[in-house]
Amino acid sequence: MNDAHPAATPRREPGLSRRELLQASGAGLSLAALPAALAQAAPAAVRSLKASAFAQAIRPGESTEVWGFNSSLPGPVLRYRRGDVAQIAVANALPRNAGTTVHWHGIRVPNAMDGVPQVTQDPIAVGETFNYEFRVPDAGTYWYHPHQMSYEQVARGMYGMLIVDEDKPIAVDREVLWALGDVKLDAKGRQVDDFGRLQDLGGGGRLGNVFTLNGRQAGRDRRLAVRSGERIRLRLVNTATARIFLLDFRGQRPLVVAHDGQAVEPHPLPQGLLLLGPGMRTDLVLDCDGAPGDTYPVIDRRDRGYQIATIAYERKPAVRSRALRDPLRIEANALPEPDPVKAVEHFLVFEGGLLGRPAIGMVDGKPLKIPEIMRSRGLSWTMNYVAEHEHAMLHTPMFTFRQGEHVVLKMVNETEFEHPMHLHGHSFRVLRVNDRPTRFREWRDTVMVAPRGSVDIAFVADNPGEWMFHCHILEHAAGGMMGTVAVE
Ligand SMILES: [Cu+2]
Repeated sequence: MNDAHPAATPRREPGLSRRELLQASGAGLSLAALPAALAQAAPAAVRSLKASAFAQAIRPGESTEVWGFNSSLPGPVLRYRRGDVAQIAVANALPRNAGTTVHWHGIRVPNAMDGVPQVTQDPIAVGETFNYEFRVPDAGTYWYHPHQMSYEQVARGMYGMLIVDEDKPIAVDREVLWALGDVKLDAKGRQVDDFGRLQDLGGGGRLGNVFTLNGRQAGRDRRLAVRSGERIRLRLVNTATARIFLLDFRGQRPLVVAHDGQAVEPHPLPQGLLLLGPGMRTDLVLDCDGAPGDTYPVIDRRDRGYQIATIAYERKPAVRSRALRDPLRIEANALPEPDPVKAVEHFLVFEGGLLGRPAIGMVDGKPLKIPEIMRSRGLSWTMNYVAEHEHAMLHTPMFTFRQGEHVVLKMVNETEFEHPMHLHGHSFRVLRVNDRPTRFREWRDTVMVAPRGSVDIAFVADNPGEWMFHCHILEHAAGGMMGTVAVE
């Protein structure tokens, strides 16, 4: 199991119920044959994160400076039970006098704990510590990362996973955590320091040239060793600033059980592919029905079919003779259900970028063509025709909702680029994509809006405060696709 995240060890033994242990032993599985992860002691709860620069071997035999938490890339896995109070002291020991914050992506935190500089807190200066404290109301797969200069700080390696266990997790033999991403290395294996270029802000974002899986180079040699008959819960997060993954588990049939931490009716991958844009998470359940010795590739179809990992069946007998039939439906979190009938409709149109027809945006109340905005302001995008600097919309929210208001937000993408749009402080139902109703009306906190496409979402604006609503291609966010909505 050399590809499990080092901290993927479940704190308890999620899913390995007494009943299943009995089942397993009935099928000839002895405790000694259990994956090592389950035999380990529970790790101590992480209560502090220290942001600093350190060396990391992303490719074998090389070393580069990265930025990260607790000298680990990815940062430590933070793991809680639903309802726990997370207390995390974030200390800043970054170089270059870089201020930072930590945003707990997807967690419905109180506004003051949301980690957005200028909006919810001052940046944490070098040498300072900020104490985050919040209840984790929902189970699921989340992650944390800075919101300050995020197109640079996340790209440098500042991210980690945050897992909240269900009260009664679904029965699986073990969990595997994959933080996917990319990094841009030069010929000597050093991270390229070219953050914030205009062509990245106004184009497809800054793409790395090396895929990463849990902080090291992804590839066919990253083998996930499995046993025939095993049931694995694979928690995936895309930590890249711009890269969109389209994963093909060729020959295997994983089921989707959650998006962005929220349960969804278990179903096969649509067209056999998993779209995972920046910031998005998906939980898959993989019933390992291959034979001992089999190997299956995991391929990213977006990038010339790059193989990011290999699922490798150990040459050992199956762990059980019959596949598990335990239900895979994750218990749902208690999210407020939006009623589209009584909702107030709002529209949000995206324009700009380096391709497509000329667009006009408002800067300081004056209309300007996008190329002029790029030249004078370094901004490339507008939301509802306004171009703003990162976090600058602080006192001019795009929308103001009454607390408890039911909202339908219709996003229309008039650009030639994809935009994974992320709302803070809330999860939303995805009602329609390109005017077609979604099959599962899934909950998400980050949703992909296709070029020239549209997405309608609905939620109850029940969390008071001023919340970011932005593109999670972090270069786009820095290039103007960063606004707020207020709930008061
Ligand atoms: Cu975008």
